[in-house]
Amino acid sequence: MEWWVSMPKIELHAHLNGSIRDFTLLELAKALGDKGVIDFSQVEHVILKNDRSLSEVFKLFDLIHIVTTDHPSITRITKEVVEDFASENVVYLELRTTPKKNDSLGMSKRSYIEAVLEGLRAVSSVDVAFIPCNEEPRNLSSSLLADANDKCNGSMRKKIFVRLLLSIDRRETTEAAMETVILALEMRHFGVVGIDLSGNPAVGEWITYLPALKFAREQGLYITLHCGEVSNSKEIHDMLDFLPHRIGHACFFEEEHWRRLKSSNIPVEICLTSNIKTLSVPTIDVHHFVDLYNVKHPLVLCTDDSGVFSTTLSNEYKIAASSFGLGQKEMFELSKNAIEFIFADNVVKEDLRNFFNSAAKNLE
Ligand code: 6MZ
Repeated sequence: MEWWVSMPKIELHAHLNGSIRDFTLLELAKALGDKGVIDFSQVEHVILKNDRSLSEVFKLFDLIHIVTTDHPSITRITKEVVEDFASENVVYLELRTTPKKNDSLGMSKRSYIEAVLEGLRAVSSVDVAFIPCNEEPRNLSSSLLADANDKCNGSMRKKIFVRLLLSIDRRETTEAAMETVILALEMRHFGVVGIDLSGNPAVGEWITYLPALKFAREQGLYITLHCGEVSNSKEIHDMLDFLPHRIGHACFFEEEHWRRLKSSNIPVEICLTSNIKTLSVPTIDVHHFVDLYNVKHPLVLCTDDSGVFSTTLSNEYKIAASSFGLGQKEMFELSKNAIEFIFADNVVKEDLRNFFNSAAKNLE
């Protein structure tokens, strides 16, 4: 197995509906085509198309949502997405998704998230630890370490920690955003740790989501924002003023934004393939990863939408290593450093540190 696959990794920026296997998406679309809900011949090539601009990506999401948004489909894609990340040695996954309401399917934002939780419970190929430690009678601490020991002894049962972020879509109103935050608070016992602001960056205004984001933070939820995915200097400043716990992308930052970002030390979720495919960054050699890495700014490599952009987290590590001349040891350190930016509690962090330290011995 190549080192970028076998190396333990941490995924902090993965959208559920962007991470669906092509096969599953086609199968679900075909079933809807057979029922006459959609014209399969019209959507097949859209699903399989590889290179898309940012605006085309959001059109694809509207199609994906038609195809996936019933409870059994949400449960299925959640199960498969977790299995896929675990199969490439992701040991901690923060999965984000936008809770959806669909009256005709009897779906509420809460029942949508319950279907996601059902998907986590349905995973059979690995042990999924998603209930926070203080909520569970069985102490999950050191489960990964035990796993590392098991591997040494030859008996192998993989484990993955999963935590959920609920996304606010930029098309939503203040009230809808608040509803998502309240749901996140109610679902904390089930591993919901934070809120993400995402969706088409050409749509909506920062001021709309601010009350819900403020409330979320006051209540102890973690916040990550899609920030600077398009050129919008004022919004980037407003977002940096808010001091989120992490940001994603940071493609259209200007000098003053960089200065403020660096002085605030906000970790950045870097999605190389996504940025290149959507032309948010012209070529990999001018990607801001290089500057942030060189100044030791906190950053983490992520996939964004592994299905939509046909990538994997291992592939993102491989691309970074080959594009920026980094070796296996440096990539391991990069992966390990992400522990400090996860939104799970200290027990999970300590468990991950121990696990990475044991894995490091295999590198020497
Ligand atoms: C902004 C994105 C995104 O929530 O239905 N999403 N938002 N920028 C991106 N970069 C390309 N990729 C995905 O997953 C799909 C939703 O995630 C957001 C969009 O709101 C998209 O509809 P969920 O599981």
